Amino acid sequence: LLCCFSMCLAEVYVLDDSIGLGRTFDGIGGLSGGGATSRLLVNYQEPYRSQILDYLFKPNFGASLHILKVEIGGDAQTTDGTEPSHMHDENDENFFRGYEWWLMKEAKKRNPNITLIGLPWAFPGWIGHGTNRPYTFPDVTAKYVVSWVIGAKQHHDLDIDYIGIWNEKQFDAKYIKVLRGMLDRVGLVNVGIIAADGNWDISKALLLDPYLSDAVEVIGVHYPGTTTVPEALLTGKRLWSSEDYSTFNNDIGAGCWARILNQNYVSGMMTSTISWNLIASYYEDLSFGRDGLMTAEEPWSGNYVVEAPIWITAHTTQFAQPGWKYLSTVRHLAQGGSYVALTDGKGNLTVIIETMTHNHSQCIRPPLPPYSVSPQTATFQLKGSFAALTELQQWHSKFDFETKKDVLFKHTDPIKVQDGYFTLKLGVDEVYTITTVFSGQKGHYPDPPISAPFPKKYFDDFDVRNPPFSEAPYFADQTGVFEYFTNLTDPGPHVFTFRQVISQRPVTWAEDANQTVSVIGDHSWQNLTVACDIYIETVNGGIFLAVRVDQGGESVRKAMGVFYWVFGNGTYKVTNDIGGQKVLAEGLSGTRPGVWHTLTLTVKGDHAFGMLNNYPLWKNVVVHQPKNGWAAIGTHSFEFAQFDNFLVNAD
Ligand code: 147
Repeated sequence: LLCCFSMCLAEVYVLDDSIGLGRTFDGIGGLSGGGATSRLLVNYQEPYRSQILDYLFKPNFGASLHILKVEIGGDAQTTDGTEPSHMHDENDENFFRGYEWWLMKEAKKRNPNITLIGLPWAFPGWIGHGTNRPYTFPDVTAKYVVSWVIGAKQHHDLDIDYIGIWNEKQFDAKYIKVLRGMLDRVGLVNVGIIAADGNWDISKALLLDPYLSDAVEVIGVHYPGTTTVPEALLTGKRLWSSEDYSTFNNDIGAGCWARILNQNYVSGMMTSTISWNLIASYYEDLSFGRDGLMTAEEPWSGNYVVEAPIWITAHTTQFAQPGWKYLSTVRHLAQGGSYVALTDGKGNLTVIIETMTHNHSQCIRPPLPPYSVSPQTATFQLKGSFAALTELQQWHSKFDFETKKDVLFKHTDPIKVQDGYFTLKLGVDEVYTITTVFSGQKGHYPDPPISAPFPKKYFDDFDVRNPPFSEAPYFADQTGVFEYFTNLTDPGPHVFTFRQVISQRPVTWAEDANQTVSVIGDHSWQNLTVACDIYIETVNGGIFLAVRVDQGGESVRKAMGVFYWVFGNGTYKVTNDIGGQKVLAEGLSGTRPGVWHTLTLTVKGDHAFGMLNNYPLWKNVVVHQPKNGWAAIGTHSFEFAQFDNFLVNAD
């Protein structure tokens, strides 16, 4: 950088493939799950659901993602809900639960080259053999995970590319080797193992144990803050930020995403970055509301929002593909910001520049050390295969935090290259893609329907003979798993029901409640009546119907609300908490297992009353807190139970 009398001449950045290339780019991805982050997406009507999927996966349209990583459901709470396992019990196998299979197929439909990754957060209880860890019998756990990979192919024709270990928990070297061995024996030699979806510590283990190193294909770390460690580089392994972002998807979130997409490579040599999460499709009042690349949290209205991070993603994904290589000359810019440059080795060149300022690009974690960015002029010199280029395509985004008028992924005038040089005037909080690739497009659909709250009157009789998904619409399981059920021996009205099916505490990732619970509706609901037919299946069982349930996700154990319980032993209880400790009323109900009963719960202002089989059972129970929350159904413990004719009537 040449400076004379406080005037600086433009820094020259060299784009040259003749001096050796950098690492191979492995792609940009999104993470569905960890947990239940796509829960509401499946309930969108067409054409909106397909439009959303196009914005995520369709090449040359929107985010055009290269990677889809999904949770391997473990029947337990994993941030915004539970996702069902393909093996609730040791002898159970079912590859049609939940929505991750469907999502992977929709992604493949749009981009047959998309990379698929599976990672468990939690495991069904039987995997633990009495512990809360999956490593007691490594071969049992390996069999469980490998059967998920096999089932993906057998039932959905999905080829899984990578498998992880145990999200953000301890890895176990023995288990990793056993898993590798089992994959190889069944012919899944092309399925790579990513380890260990936590911090960089796995690197040291790989350096010390060559057999472990052989078993691991990719080092995956979470929220690396764009930097790596010497041990990781020493392993010679590919390094990925296998979970990152997790930031509210406004302009600052988009700034975070733009900065880490570049700098995870520039500073950390990471060749893939995966966003938690893919799409914010869960009730916003659950944990980490709207921490997705876009928002689709209103299936009842059809409203969705293509947020800025989608277009930031497009700046990279539409112009560089997995298998391209980074140039060795990528770096930070002289006045702040960074650029990466990639080539397909066939003459194509893509340069992505970001100038995100500190306060407009902070991610949720880790803390961002201070730095400054100022407007600057950057001159790029094209050498090697790029020396003869005369014109380049240009795409531009700018976040204007003063005027709030953003430019998002705009195709602007091509850049003329003069004698192998081009110069850009860079402002702050900008992203540029400068490329030889012509196929970029800013995809567009007509605006979706306007936003609307969850309907105040809602009813579900669960009478679906061949449901497209195992879950009934809008129910968001927070502990346990609720599935459509066909009761073949029922004499009539309750053949098609909704059933809680987890009968043992899972190997948990978060702190699941001791009760199962599925929430539904509008978190701002205050005064309402809910009713539901219920069927206790176990002798000491119990079921609740609740309103004003104030929290779920990782704090589900602390959920408060108005919980109306009935038990198989002929009693009832009204409590203020899901744990059943804060008793507001209790008495005899005559309820017993194996019989259908109807519960009705009404809360208005500070008062609640309840009916059983349409006769008043208790009344004038005073509730001061909470003031609002979701409706919910659930069970006293991990036990089978059925529900039918769920009804809401809110003021
Ligand atoms: C990650 C999880 O893997 C995701 O399922 C989701 O919960 C995400 C939300 O930000 O966070 O878990 C982390 C939890 C804590 C930290 C990092 C990741 N932490 O404290 O650094």
